[in-house]
Amino acid sequence: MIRQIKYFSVDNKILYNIVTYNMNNIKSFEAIDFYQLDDLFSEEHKLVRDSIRQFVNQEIIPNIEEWYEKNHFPTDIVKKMGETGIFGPNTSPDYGGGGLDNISYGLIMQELERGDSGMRSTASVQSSLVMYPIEAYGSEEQKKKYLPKLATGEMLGCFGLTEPDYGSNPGGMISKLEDKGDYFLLNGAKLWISNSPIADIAVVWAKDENKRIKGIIVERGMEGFSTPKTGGKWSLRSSLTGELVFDNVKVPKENLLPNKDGLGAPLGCLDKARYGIAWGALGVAMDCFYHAKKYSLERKQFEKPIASFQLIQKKLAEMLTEITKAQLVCWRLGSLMDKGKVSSAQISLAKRNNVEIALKIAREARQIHGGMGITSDYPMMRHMMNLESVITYEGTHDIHLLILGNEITGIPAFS
Ligand code: TGC
Ligand code: FAD
Repeated sequence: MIRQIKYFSVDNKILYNIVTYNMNNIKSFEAIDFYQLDDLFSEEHKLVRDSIRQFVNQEIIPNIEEWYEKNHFPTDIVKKMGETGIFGPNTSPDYGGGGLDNISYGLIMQELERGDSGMRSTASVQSSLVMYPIEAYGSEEQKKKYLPKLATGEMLGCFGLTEPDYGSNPGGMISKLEDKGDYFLLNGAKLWISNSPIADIAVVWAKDENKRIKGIIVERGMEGFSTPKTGGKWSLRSSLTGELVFDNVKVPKENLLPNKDGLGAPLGCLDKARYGIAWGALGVAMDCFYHAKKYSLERKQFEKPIASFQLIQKKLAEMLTEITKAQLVCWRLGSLMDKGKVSSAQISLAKRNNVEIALKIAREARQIHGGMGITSDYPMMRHMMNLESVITYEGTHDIHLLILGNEITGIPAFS
């Protein structure tokens, strides 16, 4: 394999380390673009998308089925993602980020999740749930200390909001942060935390003495802080998930995120991550459609390609329709976000819709593959299992429905 690093530039700005490869033996992928969305993307968007597509074709697709079967997270992928510019694409270049817009961010998530939802999870936690709150709510010292290392993948972060008894209702959390004068004393536990078993830092949400939710950066190695791994997962098997346990952890005062508190602070990060998931789910749907179309044209039954049967064509036509609608939703959402005009409810609609259609498309694509569809020769079963997490995390499918119900009626039906 030939590997070389090239630097591409647009408007004299160095954009990305584009890694070019000998493409022999790399499975091809043909993206659908039925409504010619490429016309709406800038050269920068296409350059970013194509570079990540290449990264995924080279680094993820050839290995992912084995990692998945072995329930393995390849830790070296973190450095590779950092080198490729996958972490902090929206973060300011002053702190080592890419300085790119939200559509570029979305396209990165689309391509990564086409490879695997767990790989996208690693990246969206790092960018939206760790780098974003440090940049948006952190002090200058925190930004300088953590963001450049997070951008290169020298450091990996995680985000601790969910607790054993407070998942959909994070406002009820009981993790406690007490001001002890020289330091904060942190007690409590977080569950279902992506990246936690190997994360160098955790952005943790806990309540102070006044029951106000605050964000604080906890570093691996602090006494009383542990990160046990969660086993037995049938979903996201190549992403690490675990707990965060705080047993009288003394956290330095300067680790508190000073510039925002209250439940709106973590929920603001979730908006960024949910937006990325809407694009990511689209990547899964596109991958499943690609395989379904290819297989149906190659596979013969009754002496004809199965693609010639009306029932198969119905499935493919419906997949294409839903993917095209979801692409338009993502593009418009990204444009609104870039103009600072997006609402949380608009993001909920996109996350909810796109994950649902991706799950349905994965299931239909699996059926088109008949028995072969259940094997690891094809990605559909893995995508389906992954999407069972994606439809649950970052707000369950029904929580997003209730967010939309609240938006329509003005009446919250959460409790
Ligand atoms: P509510 O009273 O509605 O709101 C409390 C405060 O928050 C503000 N707010 C938001 N701010 C920014 N963005 C949003 N999306 C916001 N939604 C609400 C709101 O304005 C209010 O502010 P203030 O200043 O008035 O206090 O809160 P609630 O307790 O009734 O809850 C509403 C609900 C159910 C929608 C919310 O709790 C929710 O979204 N629950 C779902 C929890 C969730 O999504 N957890 C995700 C954990 S992280 C994760 O899953 C990572 S997976 C990563 C991966 O691997 O990819
Ligand atoms: P619950 O809240 O107990 O919900 C159970 C069921 O009840 C759901 O169907 C839900 O829709 C329904 N329900 C709850 N409330 C209502 C209501 N008011 N009305 C109607 N139905 C309701 N969290 C983090 O903080 N950081 C992470 O990095 C992270 N990574 C994750 C990775 C994985 C693989 C998974 C599976 C989860 C992760 N999570 C993470 C946690 C995730 O956000 C929660 O699982 C999710 O918010 C749901 O919480 P819960 O599992 O406690 O379910």
